[in-house]
Amino acid sequence: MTFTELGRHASSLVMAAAIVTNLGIARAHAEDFKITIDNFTFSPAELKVKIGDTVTWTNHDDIPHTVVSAGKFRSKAMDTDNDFSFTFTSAGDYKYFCSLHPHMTGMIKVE
Ligand SMILES: [Cu+2]
Repeated sequence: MTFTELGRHASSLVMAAAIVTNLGIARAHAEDFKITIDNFTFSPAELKVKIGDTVTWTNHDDIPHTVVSAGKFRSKAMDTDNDFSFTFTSAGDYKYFCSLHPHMTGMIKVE
């Protein structure tokens, strides 16, 4: 093996190591976000997250609510202090609402 070949080999090893490290970092950075439902309002009403992040909605009202994003996710009716979680695996704008009170709306922006 010449010195040049050795150099190429070493740099491809470094690149492979960098790729593996980046994957590790991406996973470690998946975050959990919380949205509360209080007085018929999602708070925050709009939230930005990244692919792989999880959002948990918790109902603090004393009547049931749901979280529905057409074709994406749909919770059961959540009683007081019940929650619902969804992990976002693709980018986009996810408008959602409460199917029991359709004027309750929110938005998750996944980038
Ligand atoms: Cu509701």
